[in-house]
Amino acid sequence: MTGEGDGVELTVVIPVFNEQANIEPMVRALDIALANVRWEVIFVDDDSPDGSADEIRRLAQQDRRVRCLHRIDRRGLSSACVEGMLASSAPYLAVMDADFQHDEQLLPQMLHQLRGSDDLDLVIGSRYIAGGSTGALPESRVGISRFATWLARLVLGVSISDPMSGFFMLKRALLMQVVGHLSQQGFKILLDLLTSGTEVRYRELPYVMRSRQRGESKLDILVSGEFLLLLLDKRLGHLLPPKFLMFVAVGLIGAALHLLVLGLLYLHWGAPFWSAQSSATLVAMTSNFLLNNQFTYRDRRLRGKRLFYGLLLFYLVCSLGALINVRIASSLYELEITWWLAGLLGAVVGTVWNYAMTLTFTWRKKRLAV
Ligand SMILES: Nc1nc2c(ncn2[C@@H]2O[C@H](COP(=O)(O)OP(=O)(O)O)[C@@H](O)[C@H]2O)c(=O)[nH]1
Ligand SMILES: [Mg+2]
Repeated sequence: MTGEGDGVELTVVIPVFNEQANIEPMVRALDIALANVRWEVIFVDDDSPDGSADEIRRLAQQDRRVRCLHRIDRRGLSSACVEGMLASSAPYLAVMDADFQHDEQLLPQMLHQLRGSDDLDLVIGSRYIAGGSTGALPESRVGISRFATWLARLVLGVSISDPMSGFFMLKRALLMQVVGHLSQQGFKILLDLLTSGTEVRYRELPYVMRSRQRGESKLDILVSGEFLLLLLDKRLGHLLPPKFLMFVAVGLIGAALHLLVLGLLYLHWGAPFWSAQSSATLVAMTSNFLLNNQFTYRDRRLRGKRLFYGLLLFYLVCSLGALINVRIASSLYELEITWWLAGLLGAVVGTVWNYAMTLTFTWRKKRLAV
């Protein structure tokens, strides 16, 4: 399959978000590191405001080994990597960051290992085996990375030393085998690949992580939340969608807020019950909407005018959900089912309704065939 014709042998997929200043130096570094390889690089840009995509296209005009996959209205590191890999026809695929944290000089060695071995699917750049290290990564980040590694190994039962690595190379055959089973949630594409139900034959190669050259890290608290979602999805994904669990968690926060506002207005300030209850409902629905928009549906977050219309639609959908909830609970109660069970079942049906409706109408996936 390899070494014949003059097609691309290795595609390096680099997800980018606001990495404009790193693009040209990265292409130069790849040019040097991969001097004897037929390679290309696909930068997958999620419409970065700093104009990364324009910079990539400018370079692509000078060098046809440079390609740009420009995604609009999307965010997400894992899905960017998967789509970048699917845009390539090469038999070998590498994934690395744009910020020079990963050592591009390891790429030829990774390729060499894969080329030379029929019983290897994946080579991983590891910081946690002899010869590798987290280098200049700040203490706090090392701590987070170590904890996440421990958690992933515990929850998912993977034995690999660095499942959180964002630097690896695989054979196309492996990608095609697992692509239908990937979760594509969040930041951790390697972990996703490793836990997709196929036994992956891997080897780890040590590398010393460098510090980010230019620009800023996109790792934040939301990314950590997405990591937990990925773990949940991998453990329970086939039973309950993680977005649903997130939706329920947000709903519980909303319920607590509801009780707080109701208690304050009705008990503390003596407002009439109906007006206290209406205000509490409005506060809870608004908080649920904003939290879901921020966390559960981060990947399709509504902004500006669409945020406003989305909120109105959310009020409507949730009011219907509440009506259904009360109707079912009352009917069950009349059938002499204990009050708390009737109430709970009503709430469950109402929640599933709200989830299904908002998934379909409020935060529907745009421009994507499903
Ligand atoms: N396409 C795309 N790339 C992203 C996104 N978030 C981060 N990246 C890129 O993914 C790589 C890793 O992100 P980085 O901020 O360096 O994370 P860190 O290494 O954990 O601090 C970098 O090249 C980022 O530009 C995203 O939502 N979409
Ligand atoms: Mg980085």
